[in-house]
Amino acid sequence: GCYADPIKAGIDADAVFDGMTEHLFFTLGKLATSASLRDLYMALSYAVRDRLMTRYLASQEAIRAKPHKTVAYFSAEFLIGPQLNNNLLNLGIQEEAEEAVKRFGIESLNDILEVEEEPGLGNGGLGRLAACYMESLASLQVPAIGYGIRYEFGIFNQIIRDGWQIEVTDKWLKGGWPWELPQPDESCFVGFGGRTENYIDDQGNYRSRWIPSEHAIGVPHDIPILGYRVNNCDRLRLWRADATESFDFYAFNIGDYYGAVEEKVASETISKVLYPNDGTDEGRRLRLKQQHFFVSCSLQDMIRSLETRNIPVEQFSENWTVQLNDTHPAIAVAELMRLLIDNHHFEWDQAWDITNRSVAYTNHTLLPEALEKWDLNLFKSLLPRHLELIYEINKRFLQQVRLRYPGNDLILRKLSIIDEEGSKAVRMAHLATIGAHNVNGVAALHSDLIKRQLMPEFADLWPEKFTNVTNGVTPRRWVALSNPELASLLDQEIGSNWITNMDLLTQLEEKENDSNFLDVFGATKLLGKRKLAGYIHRQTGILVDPSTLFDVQVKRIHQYKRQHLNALQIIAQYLRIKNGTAHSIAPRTVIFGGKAAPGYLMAKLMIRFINGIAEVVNADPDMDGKLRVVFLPDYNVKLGEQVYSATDLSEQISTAGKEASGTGNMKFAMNGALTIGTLDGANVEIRDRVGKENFFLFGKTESEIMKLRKNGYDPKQYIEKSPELSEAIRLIELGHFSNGDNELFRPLLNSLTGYDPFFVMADFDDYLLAQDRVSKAWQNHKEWNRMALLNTARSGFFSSDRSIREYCSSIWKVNPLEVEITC
Ligand code: 26Y
Repeated sequence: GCYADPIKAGIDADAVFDGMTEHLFFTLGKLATSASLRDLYMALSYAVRDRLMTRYLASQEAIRAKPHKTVAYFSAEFLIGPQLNNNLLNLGIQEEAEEAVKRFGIESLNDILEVEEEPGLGNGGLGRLAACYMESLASLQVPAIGYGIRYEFGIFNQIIRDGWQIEVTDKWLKGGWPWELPQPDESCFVGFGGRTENYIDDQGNYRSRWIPSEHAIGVPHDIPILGYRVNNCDRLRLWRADATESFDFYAFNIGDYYGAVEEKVASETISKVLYPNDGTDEGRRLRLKQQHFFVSCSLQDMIRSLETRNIPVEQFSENWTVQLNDTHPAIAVAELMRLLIDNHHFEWDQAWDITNRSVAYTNHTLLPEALEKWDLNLFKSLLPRHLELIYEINKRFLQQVRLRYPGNDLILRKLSIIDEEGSKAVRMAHLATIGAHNVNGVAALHSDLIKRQLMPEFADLWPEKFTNVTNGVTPRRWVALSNPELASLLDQEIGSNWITNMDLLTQLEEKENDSNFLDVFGATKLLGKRKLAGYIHRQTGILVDPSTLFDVQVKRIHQYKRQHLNALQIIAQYLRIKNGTAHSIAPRTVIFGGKAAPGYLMAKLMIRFINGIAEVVNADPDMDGKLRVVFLPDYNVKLGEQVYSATDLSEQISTAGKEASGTGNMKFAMNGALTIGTLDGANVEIRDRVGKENFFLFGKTESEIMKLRKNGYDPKQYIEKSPELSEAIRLIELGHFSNGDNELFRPLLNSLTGYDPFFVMADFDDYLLAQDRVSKAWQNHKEWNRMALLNTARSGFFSSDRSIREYCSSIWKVNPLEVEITC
């Protein structure tokens, strides 16, 4: 069907210009003559959004017309990044938009793109993965809806003052955000607290129900997600928490105005802020509230959508497949059971069958501190009915376990949803694993470790439930948008189909000995580096030379990611230069970016440490032309787009066994950076594919690390054996990187020389040797470019299109649904 005036939907430059003019006047109340860059950004965004609407509505109509299984991707985080350029690209109107904005006297579309503020509704990898997957789902024409939370404040903005991280509230909505469509008429009610009761219904059936003591309303805010050059436009539905009217009304009547307002504030607090801790589970009550809030709204929404289409709720699992992005939405298992049993009066077995058939769970971490556990009393006070259902799920499950392992009480304790060691708690990973028909890890090594280390008893019970889907990233954002120079080179050489079929990149292998081509390939990289050098100068005042090796580590700051290993290596290089023993080291610009969780003191100290080193190195004339250190503040999606295309060396140096997958590693490789890395997460698969001669490997393997730990690891032994490491540590102790303050980095030094929980000392020497191989390789630019080219050529596997195809065929059993528009 055709739902819009073709003039509004027109996509040539004239139509875009007219659309902008109209929105400037009618939507923004501005005259073109007085419009600011921001006004023009808003006008163009509205004009582009108009052009998504036909596709968006046609996509919804296609499902309404003919039932088709739809993916519901449940995630507490969606780190979608800037929207304008992505929509221009996927619509195919970047050039038309460029021409239209020029008619307003703007020099370049980039000036407008730069104004866009990104919604930071995620911490890092997990949230960004959800965004890549939504884009690939739409591009592969798979009907899908992403369900999450519309946080009023996303991940904090980071500023660096005196070398320390300062957190600033992220007010992404302040100037109005043009990409969302509020749909208050589709709001949902959610309960919290209160009690449960049993009753006999009108037909004489014995039933249970929940009488919550509090309510909130979820108001959906929808963001269209257009696929690349297709009509399919999926939807990201984020819930905002509002207060319910009835409470205010009651309180007003008894004269308690302040009470009423407090209640309203409490409800609206639910979607106020994203928890900024990536990896450490602080077990906060409000976070459990957030989780139940968005999960309940989403499941109600899905059931209602069946009802409005006259599809019986019995057919839930034929029409929906729910993917849980980690355990954050795992309450879905209990909530779906509750909705089916209490509200729709299903029998237990049928409800369980529907739940189990619909739900699948992705695990993103093995770190014990990141595995969600809720204190039983807290859980009971917030979700009493869910706890009853969880007890029943657990009882039936443990009965099954007893039959399988008669007389084995140990295994019952290990598998139970309820953790009985110490104070009792609900283990969300167990709830998710029992409720789901599939559990997957995010890289081959990680999925293997889930089976061998994290949940061996579950894997033994249900071997076929555990699978792997290696992560991927979307080439639309991470090549075409962020590296236009490389994209047009690829278009020229192999045609433009690579963007939806990254396997075609292997054709580049034919060019590996084509000297002219390698020069051109190297020149595109240099362009990216020049742009980044400009940005670095504007942001930090540091002048960096684009001809030096750009050595980059961007990711959340975490001990297991070992930014301090990189920092120590910089000190060693600094000492070599100082001592005149730096014979063949490559001139380098080492760049860091990333946020630390506000309560993670060691990570914040690591930022201070890097900045302390940067201050000393950058001020020392002996380092000129040899070494520069930069900490880029406020790393986010937008900055990532500038960084990946400008990198020569990608630092992926986590302790083996700790990084589930990594996805930055994939973005770097696609853009022709070489990796220095450990055998961890997806690094293993990257190395297998790009070739071990095109990857700088170092460090202990996961099993070597395990052995070390078992046999009593002593970091001091490694320090004693390594003169360069000892000297680096001595310099830090002397306060060389802290203006003589020899206490500042004490906690970091104590950790490294005492327990060294992430084996930094054990891997240091091998890391330094690998960095020497990097330096040596950099001397021969042709050879470096050849290796870089092979990284791009062989990284097609890491497209999220491949990941999504795997999810579709092996877990979700969904097919594409081509959306046609006839007008
Ligand atoms: C429990 C809560 C505080 C929490 C919040 C956020 C726990 C974890 C997280 C975020 C985890 C995360 O981002 N994990 C990363 O997921 C990526 C996508 O699969 C992986 O590539 C990466 O290795 C993993 O650390």
